[in-house]
Amino acid sequence: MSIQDTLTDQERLAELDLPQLRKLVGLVEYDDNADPFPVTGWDAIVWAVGNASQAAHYYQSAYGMELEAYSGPETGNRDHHSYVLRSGAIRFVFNGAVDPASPVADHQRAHGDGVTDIALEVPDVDRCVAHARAQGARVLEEPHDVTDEHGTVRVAAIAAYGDTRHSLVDRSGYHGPYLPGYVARTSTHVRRPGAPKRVFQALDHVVGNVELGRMDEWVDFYNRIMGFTNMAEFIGDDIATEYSALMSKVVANGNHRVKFPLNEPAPGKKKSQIDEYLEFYGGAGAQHLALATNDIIASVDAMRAEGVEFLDTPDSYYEDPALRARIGEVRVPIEELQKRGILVDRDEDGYLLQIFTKPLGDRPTLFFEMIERHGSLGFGKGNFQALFEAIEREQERRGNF
Ligand code: TYF
Ligand code: FE
Repeated sequence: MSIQDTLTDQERLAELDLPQLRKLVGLVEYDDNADPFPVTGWDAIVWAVGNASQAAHYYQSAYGMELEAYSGPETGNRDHHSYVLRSGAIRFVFNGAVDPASPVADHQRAHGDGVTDIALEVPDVDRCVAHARAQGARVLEEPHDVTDEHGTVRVAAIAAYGDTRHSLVDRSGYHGPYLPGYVARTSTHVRRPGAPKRVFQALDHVVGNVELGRMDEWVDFYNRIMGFTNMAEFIGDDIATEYSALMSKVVANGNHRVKFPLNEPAPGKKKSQIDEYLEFYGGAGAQHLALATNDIIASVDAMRAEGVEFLDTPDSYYEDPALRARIGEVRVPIEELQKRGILVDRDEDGYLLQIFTKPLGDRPTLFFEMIERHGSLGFGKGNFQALFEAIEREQERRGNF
């Protein structure tokens, strides 16, 4: 069977179908026969945080996620607590150290709350690792089986930018909660009346920030080692020197479920937002996760009601006649977007709605984007100027400019 016709295990669990997924995250048809490193989709985003027990609560209340599995001291894991939360087709795993000598504590000390692992679902772990090794990848974990009474998961891991890794996971032979060693656990959290069933349905893209001059190295890593191809959207020298203070290219796996924009700082202006990230994260790492929603208005309202803060968008953005003419009709009156600070972009394929949160944690590093796609396969290029100006206002407030 060809990969573009296959739902991931998680999409099946979330009762999403392919037409919905195509619209949500912009899937494309492709021939996986020639793919040296076939990737089906996301497996999980794994975080190291200062307090996983409280993070689990926050992501249930503010992001509407549902608890589905747990491991910790009570289940024999004396090293750290681990909470597995789901929203639609994507799961986040929040790890927080119990043992002061835990590697989770080391990661958190070095980087603050951050993403340790962008885990991918692959149909053949061994084939991927063989190709990656032949191309010079650093293999952090050799392919091996993890087994319990629910079956077997085959897993390996390769190094990505900074301290980030990609676990490669084949869970087709496994039917238990998350991974062997975990127990099923459900939410006790009661959803606010009127809140949407899900604040987001899937993960659209994960952006990596890398050091000055190293973007092309990482684009090459994803091209050569993981068989990803470049997408059309990029920010080059020309745009960078004008206002963005960053350069960016986007790589994607064959079916485009997995999309990785990669940023590097561009010298010129005052302190680049990418430099600010690199300084506070302590090197390269995941910068933002774009969460796909089919109703960004309901999502933003639900998140705001729980105290999530978004970047502001000035009224002048909505009053610009050039923007009005370019975006044309969208599914709601512009005033509904303006009230909430939601941005719009249109290209030859359609349009998208997007909005960005302020940084999630104590350091000015990671944040989320909410994205509602209507045909556009882009990343909001038309909004870069307005967005980067909003980010710079925040940098200034923080005194990092
Ligand atoms: O993923 C993207 O490319 C868009 C735009 O620091 C963007 O969300 C790019 C860089 C950045 C913030 C947003
Ligand atoms: Fe983005």
